[in-house]
Amino acid sequence: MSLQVEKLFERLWQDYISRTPSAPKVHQVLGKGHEIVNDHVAFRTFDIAPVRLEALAQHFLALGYKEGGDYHFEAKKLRAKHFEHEDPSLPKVFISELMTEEFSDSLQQKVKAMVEQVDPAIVDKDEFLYSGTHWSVSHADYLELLEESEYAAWMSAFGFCANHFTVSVNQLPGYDSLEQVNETLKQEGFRLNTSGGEIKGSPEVCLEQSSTMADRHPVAFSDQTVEIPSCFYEFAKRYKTEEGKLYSGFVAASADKIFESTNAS
Ligand code: OOG
Ligand code: NI
Repeated sequence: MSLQVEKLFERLWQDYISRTPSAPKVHQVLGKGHEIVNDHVAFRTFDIAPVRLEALAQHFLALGYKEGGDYHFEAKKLRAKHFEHEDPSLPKVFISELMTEEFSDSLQQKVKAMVEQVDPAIVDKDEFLYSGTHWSVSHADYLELLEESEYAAWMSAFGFCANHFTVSVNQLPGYDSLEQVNETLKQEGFRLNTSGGEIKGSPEVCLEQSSTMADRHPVAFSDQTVEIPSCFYEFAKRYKTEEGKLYSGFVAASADKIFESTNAS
């Protein structure tokens, strides 16, 4: 693993755990001192220049990642792509973006006003990927966005950062199934996302996924500080396809439910 990639994921991790205190606890509980291998890391953004999905992807393409599948989420008005590296020790990267033009004028105006405050010159710097917000919204604006799109509201509060890391259950010593992982987490008091069932996907689609519900973290809005759902941890078990290789893509129907891990309830 090259030093540059390693450093980037380490910085993303440090930033992520600053608003996701349950993430290092997940490592303690599941890893018991062993190193945890991550299946993927996920990012969110808006489909507006200079912060489009492709702009975030450029960071990973420059590090040797290749484009994998693309995914569409009609109800949530999102699209996504995944990227993978030939070095199997490196996590895959899942990047989604909100299709802003499909929303109300009011939402579009709010999002444009946020994105206009991003200095285009910093988008291609490594730090951009964990730079958070470049704007300040009121709690009322957050709530208005929340009515139309939980994703838009989440972006207004947290901006650019790793939305989640994902334990690779295939590479987790002591666990044969995702059920076992989920049972351990529940015993330790973690709250799992039950939308679409605790386990999304199946061996038939070559991918099973589960996730915690996001931690709650205080966000300083322009007018007040409020605790809202921040980031979560995901768990993935991959199965071999007919060609005999572990499936490396994502499953849109499952991903659709994973997005809901940042919902309030
Ligand atoms: C991404 C949700 C989808 C997956 O692994 O299918 C996903 C998000 O919540 O930003 O991570
Ligand atoms: Ni994920």
